[in-house]
Amino acid sequence: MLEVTPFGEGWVLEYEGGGLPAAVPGCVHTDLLAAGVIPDPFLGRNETEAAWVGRREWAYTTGLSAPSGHERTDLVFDGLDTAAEITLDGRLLGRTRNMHRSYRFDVTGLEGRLAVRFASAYTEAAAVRDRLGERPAAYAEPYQYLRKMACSFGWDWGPTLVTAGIWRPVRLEHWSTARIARVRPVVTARQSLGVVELRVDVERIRAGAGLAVAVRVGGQEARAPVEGTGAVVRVEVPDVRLWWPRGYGEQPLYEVELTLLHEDRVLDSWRRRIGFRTVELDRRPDEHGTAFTLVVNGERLFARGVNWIPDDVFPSRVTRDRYRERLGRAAEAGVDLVRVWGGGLYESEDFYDACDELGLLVWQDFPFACAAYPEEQPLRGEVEAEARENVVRLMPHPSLALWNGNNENLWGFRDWGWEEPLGGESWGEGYYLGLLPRIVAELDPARPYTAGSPWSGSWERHPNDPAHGTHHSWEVWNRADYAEYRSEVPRFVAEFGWQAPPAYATLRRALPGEELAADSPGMLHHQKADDGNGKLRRGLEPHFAFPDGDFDRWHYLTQVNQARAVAAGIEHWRAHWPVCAGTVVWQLNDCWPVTSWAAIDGDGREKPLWHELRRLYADRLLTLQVRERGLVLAAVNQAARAWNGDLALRRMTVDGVLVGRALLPLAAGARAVAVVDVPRGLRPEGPAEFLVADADGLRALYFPVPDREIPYPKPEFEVTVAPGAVTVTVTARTLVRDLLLQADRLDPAARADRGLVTLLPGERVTIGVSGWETPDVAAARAALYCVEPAR
Ligand code: BMA
Repeated sequence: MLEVTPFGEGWVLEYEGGGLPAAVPGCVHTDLLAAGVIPDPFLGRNETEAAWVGRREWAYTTGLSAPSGHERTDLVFDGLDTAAEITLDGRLLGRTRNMHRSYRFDVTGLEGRLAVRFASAYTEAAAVRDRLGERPAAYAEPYQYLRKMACSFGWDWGPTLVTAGIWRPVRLEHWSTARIARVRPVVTARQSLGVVELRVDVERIRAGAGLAVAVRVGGQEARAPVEGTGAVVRVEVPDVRLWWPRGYGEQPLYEVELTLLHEDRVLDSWRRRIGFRTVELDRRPDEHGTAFTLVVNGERLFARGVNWIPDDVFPSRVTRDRYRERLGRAAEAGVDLVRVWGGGLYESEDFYDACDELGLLVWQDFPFACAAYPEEQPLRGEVEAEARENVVRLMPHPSLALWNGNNENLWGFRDWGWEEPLGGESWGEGYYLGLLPRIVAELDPARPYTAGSPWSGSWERHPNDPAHGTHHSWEVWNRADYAEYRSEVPRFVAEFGWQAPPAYATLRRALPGEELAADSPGMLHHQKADDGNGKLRRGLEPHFAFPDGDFDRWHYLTQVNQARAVAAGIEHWRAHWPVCAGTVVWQLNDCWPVTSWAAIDGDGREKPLWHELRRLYADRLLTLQVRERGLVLAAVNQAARAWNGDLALRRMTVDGVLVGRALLPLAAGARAVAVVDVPRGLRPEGPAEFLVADADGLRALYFPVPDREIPYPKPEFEVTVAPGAVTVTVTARTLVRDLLLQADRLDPAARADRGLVTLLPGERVTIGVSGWETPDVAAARAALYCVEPAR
């Protein structure tokens, strides 16, 4: 039987003629940090001081001695970042140049000093660029010339910390006769009949008969002989329970156990969990353009999505628990689809395991983003090898629903002035429209592929045409007020978002000693977007008087504005289901403490946007919208059961006077949207009036003018704090708009279970607070923010 010896201990990072203890898996930065050679690059402006690390060569060494009773010993690296030379006592074992692949070296009978020597990623990229010619990109870093996580070179939310190292586990595998090299399970379901077809490749030491594979799944067994180096074995499992995305059903997972046998002796085994389901992508033309609707088990879905970026700029630090925690928070927010963005990674098994369990559909980008990528060697072969390996690695996961060729490169070619500088040189089109779809069709035929995001399906249309396929809505954040989201109904919004600073405690930790201001040096350093602060300001000013010189107000209001902006988009687009079939918020998470579009900040704290997503992505959503026909209420019902209830409308003034009211029936069918006209007499008029819609514990508000024009009363409320399972109760005496308890100001470990809440006079909210050891009413009061009347 194949034996595995983990090989992560005893590594040394060569440094200044000596050695530092090295963590494997890990990277140079984290080793230098642990040894006290560099300061924490996430704090203050230390990033700049660590820039030299990415510009140098580095070597990891250890002793290799691997005697075994087996015929073969392989040294297996699950991931090397990136351009490396591996030697044993000075003898070359191999060279690598792709972070997204694993590598296997035959070291049978060898021993000696093993060294993994990394070139600087800059040097490797420059060599390739010099050979293949310069190509345009969205950032002035050479990330398209080597197969490495692009955002390692910095992004508009990420630091430039160019890593090197043994970033995934290493092990020795000892085996005799044969081993399982690759297993490709194609899983489908026809009604309740589950079918798994496994294509198995074996590596064998010699030819001969007697090798077979046996499979067990769901109580069924099957067996097939190995012919040459391959076997195909098919299992039918009757009465399977289908795997569903969360909110649609359960996530039953079936254990598949495949063994490689030689005359009934087990040589090797392969175990994975699969789920039975079908997934299709409806891209048919219709009267609105071209659809982009995911269909799982025959059910058409509005995808409630978020974009995922690497959770740490040092990805080797992201543990199974951390993935689980972060994705668990996505699920808690009502998310049912996570898009793994192309400037990042093919994530580890832990990521997809968590998605399988949580019922999160995964849309996986191939790692290409925002640049023209050369298609010549050595890149072409790397791309093919990495795609083949990762398609096979990830295809067992039922959560994986869609492969996508790239992020914004088809759009970039058409719109970002690339064509001229390229002058006919390759730029990646051959990958996205040729190589990658061929690989997916060959290896993973049961899963849909889309060439890019955004992509309209054909060069005859603009790649970002909202009426066709996927759309990225960035004009709004970059140049317009968020109300502009309402001017379009794209078929699928794969990216849109709004920035806000992270939680106060996150900033306090990341910028020690700094007097915080919107434009203090550390704040600006932790804001990577082009004119980011300018856009925050221009996005805020139409709504609120800009709080010059008042950091706490700026911090609160920019967070409110982020939540409001994303709400404007999602409410509008969900209300246009089934024309629009998904929103994927840019972005769920961060890779360090930074002002960004994220809902969860770099220290894992939720911004008000995260809480708002729970409302926006719930099965039932109530929203008031201005349409051509007038003010309407849309009741979005994504549940399997019809929503029948009473809708209470109240026209009020901000001083609490009831101007008019009505009770209307509400009837939204299963997975459907009901639109109700607001009766003329209930439409709020003038800056002092607003409309409240209540149904089944849900509420929508409509204010006809921006906050800065609303004559809000001075907010008054009472606060009480109950110890034990700590709660903060706020009782409003006046209208209190967008009340927020910033729990992290009470204690960096504290979390509140509610985000922004608007109270009418006399209403009360109770907020649960965990992790607050010393509850006290004055502190709670000081940590409560709400919209104040304009001065
Ligand atoms: C799109 C994304 C990212 C970027 C985001 C915000 O371009 O694909 O590249 O971080 O917008 O600007």
